[in-house]
Amino acid sequence: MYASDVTRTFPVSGTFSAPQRELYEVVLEANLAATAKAVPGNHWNEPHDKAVDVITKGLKDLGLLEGRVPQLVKSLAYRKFFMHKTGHWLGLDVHDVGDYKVADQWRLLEPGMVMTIEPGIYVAPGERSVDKRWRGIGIRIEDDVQVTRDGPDVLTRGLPTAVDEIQRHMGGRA
Ligand SMILES: [Mn+2]
Repeated sequence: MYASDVTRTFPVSGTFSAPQRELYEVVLEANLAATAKAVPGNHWNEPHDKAVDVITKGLKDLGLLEGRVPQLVKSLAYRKFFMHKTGHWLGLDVHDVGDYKVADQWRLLEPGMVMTIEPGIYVAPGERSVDKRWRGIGIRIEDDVQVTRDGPDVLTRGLPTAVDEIQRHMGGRA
């Protein structure tokens, strides 16, 4: 009777176009790097901070953002493409009750806590600041993760995230 919350992003054609694939790989890297931060003793926002770093660097490397990564993070430039947080508590409710801060400090993660990890990149169809090929592409990869003493336990690992797995699942080119 517990809730779950999962997102996978598939190319409608069954095969990722080059720009879709390039953005997808950035989101996947952010998902994996953020998940690795879901360990006891880290604070609530560490997975999000990591996802922001990976996504900002990826957007810069692909030319959607220009400038130095630390400055782009500080100025929140990434928010044009990644405008939500990386996760939320998960339990009896999809967005479960529970504090994210205690006494104005990010809460420390403890074994047994369950959260989502859901970085994304969304390029609006009318986003004129980027090359045409990026416009209209939206990607989110959301997993449900339990914090354990042995590290992050990805409860949704049975659902494919790798590009080749998704293409195979869609009947496209693997
Ligand atoms: Mn969610």
